[in-house]
Amino acid sequence: MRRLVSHENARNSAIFRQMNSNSFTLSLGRGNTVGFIGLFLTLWGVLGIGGAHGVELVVIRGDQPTVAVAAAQTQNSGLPSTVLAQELEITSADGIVSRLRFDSGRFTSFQVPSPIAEQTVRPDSLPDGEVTGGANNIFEAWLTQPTDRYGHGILGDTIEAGALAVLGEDGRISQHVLDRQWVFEDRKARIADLDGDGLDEVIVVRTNVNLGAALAVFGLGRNGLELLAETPPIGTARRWLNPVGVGDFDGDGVTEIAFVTTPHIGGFLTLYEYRSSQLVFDYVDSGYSNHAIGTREQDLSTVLDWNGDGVMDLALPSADRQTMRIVSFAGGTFAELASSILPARLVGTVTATDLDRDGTGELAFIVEDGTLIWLRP
Ligand SMILES: [Ca+2]
Ligand SMILES: [Ca+2]
Ligand SMILES: [Ca+2]
Ligand SMILES: [Ca+2]
Repeated sequence: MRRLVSHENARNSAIFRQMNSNSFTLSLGRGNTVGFIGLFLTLWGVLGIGGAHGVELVVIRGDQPTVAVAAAQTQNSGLPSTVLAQELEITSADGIVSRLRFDSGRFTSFQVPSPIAEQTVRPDSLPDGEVTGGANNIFEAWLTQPTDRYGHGILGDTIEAGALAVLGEDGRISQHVLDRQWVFEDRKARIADLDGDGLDEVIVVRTNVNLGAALAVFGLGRNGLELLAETPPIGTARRWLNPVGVGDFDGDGVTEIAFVTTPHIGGFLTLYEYRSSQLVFDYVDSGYSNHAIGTREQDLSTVLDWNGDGVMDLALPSADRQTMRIVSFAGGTFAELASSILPARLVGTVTATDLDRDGTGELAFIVEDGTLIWLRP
């Protein structure tokens, strides 16, 4: 059963033409408000198109709320992929997994038998932890030795990790075990060669039970898995930070790590550069959040080159998670490249896409009412 819905306040120049039950064309319009005109289709439909500040916002909705969206091909380093997704894998509330494409102005969705990405499992991993994979001297990293010694519970439970484990290219597992003053307040360790020396670094949130969270970088050295660098802790117990991603965000040739400090009480987007095995403060800007308190979802932000200038940009929600902001530090100067008010609060993983295959990035994510949002410049 299909029905056309409209909203009396709709301001929308989109024209929809249904092709069949799960394929349709549309001409994309630009407006200043989120539109509410569109089609409910049996599988997926475009509910509205709108935008603000140079952003085109497309609301895509199926019969069932969307509960997860991911790049159809994912890398598993724990970091947002620099490869832009050209298809999305979408999971609906009734467990149906489908893929969404956008070709020549037309969305197409098709069902797939099961999710494509297979998650590596380590029996000693945190119960809700993720195993990530590296491309150089570290093959896998995961958090282990669950502990309840820090009763913060910011990530869905009060179980945090007491140790970090990695599988090296030599097949040996190395662990870094924290003493009782510390926990890893994280669900995964992110792997990247930050300084381009061919050896992987491991990025993880390490929390001091009295001084709060810090961003830590580990590496495999002669003495095993060791702490290479760390930001100062926030300074107070039960204060946390959540990573955004890594990239050369100012274009000076040195990689920065971006994270949001205190995302639940007025968050600060903070960038430290990794130079000579030191984390050196670079930039900060206020008014962001990339985590909803008490949830396991840590990927409410991502990195991508939004404006196509060759310098990576950052996409992350405002402090109330009702606005998506895309910001740049290119040339060492902060700029908000775009922003868009969302029809509901951001709740799901933010995926960088090139669904329209024009060579530059867009964003896809789900909001609280279970609709899929696609944002493009
Ligand atoms: Ca390195
Ligand atoms: Ca840089
Ligand atoms: Ca850019
Ligand atoms: Ca694109």
